[in-house]
Amino acid sequence: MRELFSLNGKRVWVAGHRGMVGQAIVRRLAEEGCSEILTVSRAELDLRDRAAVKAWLAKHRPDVVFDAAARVGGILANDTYPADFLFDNLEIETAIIRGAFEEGVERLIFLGSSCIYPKFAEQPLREDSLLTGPLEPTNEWYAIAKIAGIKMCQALNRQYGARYISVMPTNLYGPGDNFDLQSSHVIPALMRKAHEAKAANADHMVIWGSGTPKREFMHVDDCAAGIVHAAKYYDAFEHLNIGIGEDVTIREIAELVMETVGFGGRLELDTSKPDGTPRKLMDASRLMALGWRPQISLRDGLKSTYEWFVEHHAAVA
Ligand code: GFB
Repeated sequence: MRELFSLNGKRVWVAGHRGMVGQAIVRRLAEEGCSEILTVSRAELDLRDRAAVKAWLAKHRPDVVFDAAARVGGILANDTYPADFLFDNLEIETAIIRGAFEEGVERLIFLGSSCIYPKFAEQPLREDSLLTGPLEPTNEWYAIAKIAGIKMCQALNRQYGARYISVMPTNLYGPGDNFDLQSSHVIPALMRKAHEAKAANADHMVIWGSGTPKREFMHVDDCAAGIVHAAKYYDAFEHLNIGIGEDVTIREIAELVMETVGFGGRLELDTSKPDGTPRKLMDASRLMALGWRPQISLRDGLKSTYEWFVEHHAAVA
């Protein structure tokens, strides 16, 4: 397949390089022959500050930007802090996408999430189901901000002929994830709960909701490989799904995590917590048609993520 954009010899800024996805993109880009991979710490640059971001871009002059910077979190964090999720993400996107364009960045890859799709959209979720129905209420604030980011890129492409693309990963997990029980996504939460239940010789662990929602889980290194692939081979107006095309129920993932951790107790449901959207399985056929395939099975990915968690437990828990 012919490369539409080469990363070889390019100066690349990974915005959000401390997050799980940003870290994985930095690891993946090490294999791409970029001339330099730029990162900047939160202490040095507030990514919500449009003037500061523009000045930083003017000084460091990247050719390419991977925009993996966002305020992210699991279902409870999204539901509890709607204003932070909406404003922070809109500010970050505006500063980075508009700043990049004004400072002559040739190529930008904007990252979103599968929660941009309507709650009851037909499954698997095709790219063209965007904006065809109401969103899932627990995360509509984040979703609206991410939809705005897609539209910012499309508007620049339409009005000025930019080549800015948007990629929408499914639910992710892996090394570098957030393991805080209040703000994390489901896999790191369950891993920590199973680990602590095992250590305490408990007879059960609690999962939120009914256990029946379905989610598609992709290892972050597969995601980063898919995103870098898209940067090189995808140039269409519409955003691109990044997924694997398979999902499991929350009960099934809980059982797999318990098996990975070696905890044999019971599962108890806390139905005071929300289920969120019933299902969000990505149609990843466009990405697959570009010649990309996932490499990491859920079982292997959980195993290596748990090893990472155990090694870094003191630091992250
Ligand atoms: O991963 P998660 O927080 O995010 O939750 P979403 C997925 C499902 O797992 C929900 C259930 O049905 C939860 O109720 N669950 C069970 C748990 N036990 C737990 C637990 O201990 N912790 C957590 N966190 N969940 C988020 C969105 O949605 O996912 C974001 O809010 C974004 O906007 C992100 O799209 C990928 O898949 O529901």
